[in-house]
Amino acid sequence: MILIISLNPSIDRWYNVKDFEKGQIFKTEDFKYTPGGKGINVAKVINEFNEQVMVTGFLGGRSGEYIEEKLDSISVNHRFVHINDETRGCIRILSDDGSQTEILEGGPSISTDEVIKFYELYRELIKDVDIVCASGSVPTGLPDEIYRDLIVMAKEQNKKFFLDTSGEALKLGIEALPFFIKPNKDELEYYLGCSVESDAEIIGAGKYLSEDGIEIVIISLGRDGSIVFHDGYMYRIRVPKVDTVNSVGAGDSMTGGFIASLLRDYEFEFALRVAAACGTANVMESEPGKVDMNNMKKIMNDIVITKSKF
Ligand code: TA6
Repeated sequence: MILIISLNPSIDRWYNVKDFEKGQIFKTEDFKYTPGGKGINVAKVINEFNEQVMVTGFLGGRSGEYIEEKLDSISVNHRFVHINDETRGCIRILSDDGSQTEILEGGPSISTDEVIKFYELYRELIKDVDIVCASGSVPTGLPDEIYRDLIVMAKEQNKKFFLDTSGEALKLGIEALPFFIKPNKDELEYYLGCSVESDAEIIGAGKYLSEDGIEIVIISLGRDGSIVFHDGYMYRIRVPKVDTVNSVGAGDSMTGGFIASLLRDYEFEFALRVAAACGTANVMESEPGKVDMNNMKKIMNDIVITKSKF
């Protein structure tokens, strides 16, 4: 069993709008809704592997009820703290030229009582798991230090903590040395406070984080794949070109595939192959966090991984 922390879930709404332009009015019948937020996407992928997962975080209002119903319908276990404020929505507009415009709400405000309830629940839930994964942004009213504190608590109980977030929450979370991080280039630059352009700079940053004590550092480079740092080795992962339908949730799918592989004790390089194939299979779907397992297995053969010492 793995515990997924999704502090700031959302209802993801996406609209296909032909020739979308700023400042115009469009009507479309081509839209969908799905429960989202990074943690929920990760949980959906792990669930596709039929591995046991429990999701926690904050949910409120009708949107929160909708998310719980949807998780029930796909048999994902969940125990959320119910809040007074309404769970957020995230909008993305996909257009024919391949552009994706995203509007991400900051999230509900969380009261002190609700935070205390969450900490009590977290203490109870981590007892039964070996791995904890926190994904996504921190909602309004919660301190950016929250992931750092949750990592410290998990490590005190010898749990492996996966952290996938951005901005200050990532910066502070790294102070507690989680087991795994997966920054993209922008997140890395924010953390380091400088631009990271060349391959050599990206590798230097990955080495630095890895040598600092983070067991697995994955730097995601979008269509260019990723670079992974683990145990003195660097793995360059290249993914095949596929027809992209919606790239939202690809990173979450990669994390989900990697965690499911660890739960199944797959060998490290094989786990990376599964993870990269999950991310790639997800971009071929319109729904974030959706992975067709047959497609994923085919893609695995086209993933190229080169391993070197660093
Ligand atoms: O990674 C995709 C996604 O999880 C969407 O489902 C979406 O709701 C958004 O990212 C939220 O990201 P945030 O960092 O604001 O939690």
